Amino acid sequence: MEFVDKVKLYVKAGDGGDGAVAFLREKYRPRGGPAGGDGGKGGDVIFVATKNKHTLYDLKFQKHLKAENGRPGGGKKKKGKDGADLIVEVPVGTVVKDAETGEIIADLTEDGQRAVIAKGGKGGLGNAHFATPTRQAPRFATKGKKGQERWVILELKSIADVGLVGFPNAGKSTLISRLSNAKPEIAPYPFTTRRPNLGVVGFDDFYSYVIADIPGLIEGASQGKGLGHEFLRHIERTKVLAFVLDVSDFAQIPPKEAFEILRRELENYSPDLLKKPAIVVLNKIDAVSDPSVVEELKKYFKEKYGLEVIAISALTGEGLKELKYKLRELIEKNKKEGED
Ligand SMILES: Nc1nc2c(ncn2[C@@H]2O[C@H](COP(=O)(O)OP(=O)(O)OP(=O)(O)O)[C@@H](O)[C@H]2O)c(=O)[nH]1
Ligand SMILES: [Mg+2]
Repeated sequence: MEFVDKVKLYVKAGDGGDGAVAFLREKYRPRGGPAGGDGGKGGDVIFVATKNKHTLYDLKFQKHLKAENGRPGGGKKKKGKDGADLIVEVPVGTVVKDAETGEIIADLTEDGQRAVIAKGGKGGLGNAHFATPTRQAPRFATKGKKGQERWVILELKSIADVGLVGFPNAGKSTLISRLSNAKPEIAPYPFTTRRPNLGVVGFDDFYSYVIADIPGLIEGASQGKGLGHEFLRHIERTKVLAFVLDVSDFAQIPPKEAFEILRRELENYSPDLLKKPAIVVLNKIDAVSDPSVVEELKKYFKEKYGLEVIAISALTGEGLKELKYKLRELIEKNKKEGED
């Protein structure tokens, strides 16, 4: 399944129904009083966050979302029926912006949270409303108000429990394909991944977490280079970061330097990113000719940054089980601390 994290949509709430002009016609009262009913209210367009959805994919195909119009009022003061609301389910973590002004309309961070994105028009008033002692037979009613309409942009931000952060070609896609049900493209050249892939990591006790393979980060990303801001926007709300470093003999950038650049880019974008719980993943250990190199790196990252370090080979599978459980532990620990 393709992971869509940004869509533009047109939303239109229902128009209010018109008020009616009508008079009572009774057998012995040829000139009965005004009896035009009010129009019904137009339906709202409402977004509801659900944890059962992880992408904006299906919304890509429904560019126009319209709620029902209110019905006009009738005779005998009969009120028109209200238009039905249009309820649209979006993943938790969806931010809704006005496409023109960029103003944030809603930030749906909780399961079940609702927001009215376009407000239905009020129904018009029937002529029954306008009768006064001096104007007993008003021949007018008001029109229903138009429903609100606008273009909105939906961005999915909170995409995962774990975000894989690394340079292009570090092996992030290979890793997610081994740990989860995701089937990303993998290739021996940089910038293979253009959009984040999400994968669910499952356990025997039915526990699961969501992991995101994010396009490779490069130096200058915080200034918008490469997939720059696109990339950083995604990790903003992941709970845990896993820095994936290529430690093989063929690595294009030495791992220590790679890590420094990654950290700097995150910090330039938003210093808070470095406060997230993190783990260092030394990947491609199957392609290291001198094992002491891996040992030295482990020690280095542990001592210098106080981070947990795990050496793996996404290719052979070595260390993957340990990593899978370590990430679970980190997510859970963080959840508990967040609650205190
Ligand atoms: N030897 C070895 N090669 C690996 C390992 N993990 C990944 N690779 C190879 O490294 C190359 C890049 O892997 P990807 O998983 O596509 O890398 P990526 O980090 O997703 O790269 P981008 O999508 O470009 O950012 C591929 O040729 C993989 O087969 C590993 O543990 N050992
Ligand atoms: Mg990739």
